[in-house]
Amino acid sequence: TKTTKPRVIFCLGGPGAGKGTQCERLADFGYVHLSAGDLLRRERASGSADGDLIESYISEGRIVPVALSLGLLRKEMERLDAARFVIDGFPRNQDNLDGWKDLMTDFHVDCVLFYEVPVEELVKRMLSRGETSGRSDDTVSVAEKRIATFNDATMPLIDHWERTGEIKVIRIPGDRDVEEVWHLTKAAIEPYLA
Ligand code: UP5
Ligand code: MG
Repeated sequence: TKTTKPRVIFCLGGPGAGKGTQCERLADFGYVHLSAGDLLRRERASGSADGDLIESYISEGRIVPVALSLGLLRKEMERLDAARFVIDGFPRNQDNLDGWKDLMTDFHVDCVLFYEVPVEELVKRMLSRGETSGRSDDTVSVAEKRIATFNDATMPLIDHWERTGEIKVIRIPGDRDVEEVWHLTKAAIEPYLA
């Protein structure tokens, strides 16, 4: 699509699906990587007035109100002023998507990369990362809640886009090794590089 607006790729998938791992590498192709979860964790750590609110959602695997997540994303996008962004872990529910459609008309969304990984593998990855990540949500009980939230709130967006064609969804098997998934990721974004 010809557009002068900055371009965005959304990256979604269950918790631990490998969104961050793959999105980081897209820097090789000029994409600035923004993880909504990382922005929320950074905001919480900064001593912001919203810190306790953010913690109350993350610790339950729930999705924060869109004003907060989109506010942080928007601020970073304006500060970085890039031509291409890959947004990792947003939008996660209908509220997020409605907020995006209302407030982000000055960005063009090219596609959604959707990493598919079986639940057992997601849990395994979250718990093994939990040994070193320091992430308070990498525990058995929160991992289960994050997966439930993903199934209840995020999957319906994927289904909706696939049904309507409103945004192209590219499904990528995320349960292969990192290099193989990267190979598939590069092939998926190739059409948007021109
Ligand atoms: N790993 C990666 N790829 C692998 C592969 N192919 N094979 C084997 N291992 C692989 O990877 C996870 C782990 O798996 C790592 O140890 C990695 O080495 C390994 P990672 O790339 O980190 O996966 P990712 O999908 O990024 O997992 P993450 O845990 O970050 O996903 P979540 O969606 O759970 O986390 P996020 O940070 O996006 O959100 C956290 C919380 O913030 C949410 O639960 C929610 O409460 C809140 N939130 C909002 O409320 N709103 C938002 O908009 C965003 C977040
Ligand atoms: Mg991540």
